Amino acid sequence: MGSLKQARQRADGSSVSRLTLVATLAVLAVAGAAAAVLLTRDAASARERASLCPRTPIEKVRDGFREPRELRSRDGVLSVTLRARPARAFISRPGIRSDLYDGQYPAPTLRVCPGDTLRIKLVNDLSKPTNLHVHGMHVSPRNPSDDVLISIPPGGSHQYVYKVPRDQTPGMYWYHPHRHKLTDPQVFSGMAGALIVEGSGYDDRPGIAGVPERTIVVQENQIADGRVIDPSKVSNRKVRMLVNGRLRQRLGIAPGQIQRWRILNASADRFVRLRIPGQMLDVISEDGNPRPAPSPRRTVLIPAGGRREVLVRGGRRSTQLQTLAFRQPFDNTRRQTLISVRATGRRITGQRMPRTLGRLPDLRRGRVDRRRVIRLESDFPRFLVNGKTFDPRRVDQTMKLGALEQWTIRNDSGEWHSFHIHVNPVQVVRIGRRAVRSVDYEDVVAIPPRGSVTLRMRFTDFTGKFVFHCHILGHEDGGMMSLVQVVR
Ligand SMILES: [Cu+2]
Repeated sequence: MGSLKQARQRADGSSVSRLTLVATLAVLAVAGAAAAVLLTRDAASARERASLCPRTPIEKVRDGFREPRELRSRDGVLSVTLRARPARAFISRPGIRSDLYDGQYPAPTLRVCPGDTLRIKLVNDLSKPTNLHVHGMHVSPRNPSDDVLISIPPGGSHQYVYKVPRDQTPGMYWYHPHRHKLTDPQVFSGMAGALIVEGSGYDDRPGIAGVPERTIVVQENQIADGRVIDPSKVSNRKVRMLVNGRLRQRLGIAPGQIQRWRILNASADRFVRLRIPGQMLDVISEDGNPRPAPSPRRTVLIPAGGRREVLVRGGRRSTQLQTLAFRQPFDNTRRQTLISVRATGRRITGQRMPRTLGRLPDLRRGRVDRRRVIRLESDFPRFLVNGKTFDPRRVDQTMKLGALEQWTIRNDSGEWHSFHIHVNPVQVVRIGRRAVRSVDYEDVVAIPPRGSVTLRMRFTDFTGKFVFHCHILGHEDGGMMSLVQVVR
């Protein structure tokens, strides 16, 4: 029972969801019984693998609301080819030119389960180099997995292989290019897609199972002369926030009905602050990490690159999903309607919100092995981490595998930044001087102007080099990124 011990160690150590762990233990018990009746190892492992997908399939709402195309794993594998190329697509209107994956804006949604293998062959038919990052995934940072330091030249291709760990927390992740100095224009052009991990123990729990789902990909966009512009030329007056490539789409919800909306802010540089006037949004998951319980909020801030899953209950009247004005010195966003929400159909009664959701390990109780302070500064056009711009040859921080660390991220500038680190999720423990009361995991953490946020993380499973950076991608390309290394 080596894997059981390993599962326990991981649970003590880290990023494992207890819910996922409970499922794993049940599966191991099944595997043990199977061995007793002399089933082959392969049969037992096939059963283990199958059981990590939700027992009840996730249902989509089908009412004409346009969502990205979906590709789903089968028998534990999802194999796709993504071709990055200039194309024409429907981007708020038909026939708009941009650099896209497979000519799609946004790119296809990929759906996998914990334990699956995700194989992506990236073909570069652009005139500039590119590469790929699976944002938020707890996977190896080494080639052919999530190595963002490689560069695929024009005309080249690369085969990525990501082993989705059995303890990957089910939720919404995403993929996008991560080639330093080109990340902002390539993501702005629309090269971004959702990556959804469906998992038993979360998607099939009471209050979530059977709740119909929608995928909502928000992208900032501006068009001139029939093509998506370069983000350096963006105008705060002309920029529009699109949902699944459309302006102000309509969707329907019956009075009393609960729908689950998975929202990805795939904007290159803009935060969104969402609200439905007169209604609450019940946040159930942040950046793929379940909340301990649904958190009802009037407004939901999603930094660029962040994801929120919300449960929405239909009201009696038609309304809107809006993004509110957001002040930033260069990227000032005006209030806009993202989606028209229509009250349709008969009243539905008896649907209940779930009481509890996920239990992630609470790192506030652990003993901290090391403390660090990370300073973010703007010195346009340069953006700095601890006084330096990114250099892929210079390791700035070295962490030990398994260590629990506390990082205080200090924003020494007058604009918002965000903090995103690859490979491991982070627990937000303090915002300024205020302690966070609940177990709050994120992977893109908004850092207010002149403010600070304190995080805890445990570096589990993977050694190697990877990065942390501001997810306002103009800042990242301007140097606000830093190379870290996990060693034994
Ligand atoms: Cu920034």
